[in-house]
Amino acid sequence: MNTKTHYPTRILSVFLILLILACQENKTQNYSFEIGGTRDATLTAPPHVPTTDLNRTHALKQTVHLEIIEHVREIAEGVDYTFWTFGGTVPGSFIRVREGDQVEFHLMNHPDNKMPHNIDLHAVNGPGGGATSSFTAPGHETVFSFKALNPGLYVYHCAVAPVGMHIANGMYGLILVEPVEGLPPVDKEYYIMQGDFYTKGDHGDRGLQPFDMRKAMEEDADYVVFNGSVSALTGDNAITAEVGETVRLYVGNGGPNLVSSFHVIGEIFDKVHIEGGDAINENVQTTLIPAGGATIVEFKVDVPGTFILVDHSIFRAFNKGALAMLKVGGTEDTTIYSGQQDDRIYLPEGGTPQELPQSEVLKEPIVGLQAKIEAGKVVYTRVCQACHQAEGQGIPGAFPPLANSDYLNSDVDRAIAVVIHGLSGPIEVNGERYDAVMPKLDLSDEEIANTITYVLNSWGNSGGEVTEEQVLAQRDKESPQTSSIH
Ligand code: HEC
Ligand SMILES: [Cu+2]
Repeated sequence: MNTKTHYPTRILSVFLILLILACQENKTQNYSFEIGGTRDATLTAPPHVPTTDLNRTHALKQTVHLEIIEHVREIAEGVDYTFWTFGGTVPGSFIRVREGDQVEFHLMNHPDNKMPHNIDLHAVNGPGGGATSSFTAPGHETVFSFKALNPGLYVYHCAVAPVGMHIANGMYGLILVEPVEGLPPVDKEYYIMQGDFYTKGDHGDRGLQPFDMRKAMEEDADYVVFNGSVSALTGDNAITAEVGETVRLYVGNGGPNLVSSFHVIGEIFDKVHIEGGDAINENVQTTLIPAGGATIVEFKVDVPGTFILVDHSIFRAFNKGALAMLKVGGTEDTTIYSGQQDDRIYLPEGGTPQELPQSEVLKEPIVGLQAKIEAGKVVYTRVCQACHQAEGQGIPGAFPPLANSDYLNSDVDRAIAVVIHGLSGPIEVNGERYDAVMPKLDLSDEEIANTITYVLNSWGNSGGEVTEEQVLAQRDKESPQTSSIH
């Protein structure tokens, strides 16, 4: 070895390393956390992710406009569901900001919507993650601002009561607060989010399927899906990459109930940003994503083929829909993998869950006026309060008051019918005209009897007790929206 010839090379490489280190230092050092400009944030629909802008040298004020839309879409072939969405999609639009950015958040609730909504962003340092500042009735727009202090990948979701129902209907998405030095460049980035759904019918029952509160409380999901439907990311909708490319997946779990064992069949995650935070684990097969949590996984694809993304709680994948596809094109490398691949063996099996004989569960009846009032208050808080408000005061122009309501007190049977069947069309309450929609709520006779008993004994109403028989009698009658128009 002739050290003389190597000496300059060595100096040069040391110099180069120092230069690289200096540049990296500079990237953060020269970055100003003073707000140096304003722009509208670019939002994307899943599975797409807004591009990064690592060249900027200062924090920005970014304005986010997110519109809530309630609409019917397919959850599986031939099965419709009324989704409540942030931006029209499940999951909601992807938001990408940078550590240090100021975010001015505009939440718009479309006038055709029936429900009030808000937003809790896990990226926010503040009460309710923004929820306490963003309660938005249909036809309204609310605004609040926050500073993106902590880098990471965060879930956002609606937090209006009943919170579980709003989340179960699809009200969640992801916000990335990119670290100031940026994430390393990759070839492909995608946005995927798991969610569990609860329908009146069984998995696969056709037609428009209403939300089932009881199954949701029992965590007995009919559908577990990526990106809002069984086939959102399969077949022609699969995400794609080419051999040799690096792929980064931003994966969230909206829940409301289930924890995801996220796995890509035939791939190993080179890196996992555990729970969307700073810690990076390497060479991971399956990573846990809590409900209301997220993770960033990165891997290089080495061979072509169809790679199946699943929740490795595997009945969910093959029987409930938690299955997506990554199609990789390019030339084979038989030293890494040789053998036949066949998409068909991975197709969802579908199928109806087997019925097991159920024994009747007898529950304690609620007796006595005070017990009914207390039970009714629980239902009121869970179901009615979101619209009619905590003290029954309502919201002018949108939700009529139940406090001291002449409409309620003058005809209790009519009020029972309103809760059973829902109500639309013009009514007058305490001299004010309302022309909105109260949805059908799918409560049991007992729940309705208790809730109206609670309302009658609160906020200056006339008192009294409603029985289950009284509710049952209204079930068979036609809805008050047709009978009350004179
Ligand atoms: C999604 C919002 C929403 C929820 C939840 C809701 N309501 Fe209503 N409710 C309305 C609207 C809107 C109207 C008026 C409908 C119209 O204009 O025709 C109304 C009307 C009423 C009325 C008649 C008018 C009055 O003020 O007396 C009663 C009684 C009533 N609701 C009771 C309830 C009870 C009890 C619950 C819970 C079990 C409930 N509502 C849940 C939106 C809601
Ligand atoms: Cu909501």
